[in-house]
Amino acid sequence: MKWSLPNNPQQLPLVMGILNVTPDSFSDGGRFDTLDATVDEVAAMIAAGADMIDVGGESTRPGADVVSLDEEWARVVPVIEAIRSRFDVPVSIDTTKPDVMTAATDAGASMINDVNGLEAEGALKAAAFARVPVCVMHRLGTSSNMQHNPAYSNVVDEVAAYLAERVCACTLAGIAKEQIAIDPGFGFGKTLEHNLELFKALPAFTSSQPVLVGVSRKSMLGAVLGREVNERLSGSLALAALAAWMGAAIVRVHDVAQTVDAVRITCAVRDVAYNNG
Ligand code: PT1
Repeated sequence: MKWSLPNNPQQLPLVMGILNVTPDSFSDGGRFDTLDATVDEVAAMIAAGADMIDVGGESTRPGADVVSLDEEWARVVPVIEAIRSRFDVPVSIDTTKPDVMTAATDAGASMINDVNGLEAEGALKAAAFARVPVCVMHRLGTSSNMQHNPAYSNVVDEVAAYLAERVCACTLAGIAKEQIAIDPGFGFGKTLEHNLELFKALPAFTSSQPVLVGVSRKSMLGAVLGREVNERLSGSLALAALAAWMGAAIVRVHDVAQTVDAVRITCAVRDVAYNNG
């Protein structure tokens, strides 16, 4: 599927539904044991208004297990093929591995979402060769060590400089600038204060490139609200609304139906526009 990133900051943000195909995912515990159940979940997200589906075979939450290339491949490729054969929805592949990027885009994925900023050996090349939009995210450290005392002298400046450098690396590798989304990487090697400062600074990011915001059910909500992962819907919606207000191009969420309403009413006020469907 030929698919492009939105480039109009007055547009509604796209709602990206999260599909974890991992046995150890942080908030749904890897419920999708069979391909049929996975397909049903995707159908439900599409019915709820998802604009795209983010398929991930390696959990990147703090402390998650590392997954081998073969294992990740075996998890995501059949799922992408099953989605693409049944639905006309763009799929993004959440991976840091160049071989998975290639296999996933060959199987029909329309976007590459890399929490490692396409830094792995061969990743830029694989992404450029696939000729699909990309999302490059900032993280400090790896899933296993990123929450051990993350430190910055100025978190907003450092994350912005890193993302600008990765956008430059992507364009040098042959990826069109309009096809590069950036992501500050909420919860990836950041304290609560770092996450809040970055969120407040979103307008500075959205003015340079399309921005993807992923905060759904994350521990920054738990830290402020004192709520467990399954009690973070209201907080997640408040942040999705703020991200929409500040011009995010994509919000990556678990709760698609509720988020669609939250971003639509927020953007109706922002743009003083009424559009029933
Ligand atoms: C994200 C993201 C992602 N998050 C992009 N891809 C995850 N582009 C996976 C916690 O603090 O934000 N942007 N892919 C999930 N990762 C986490 C990180 C989950 C932190 C939970 C936490 O609870």
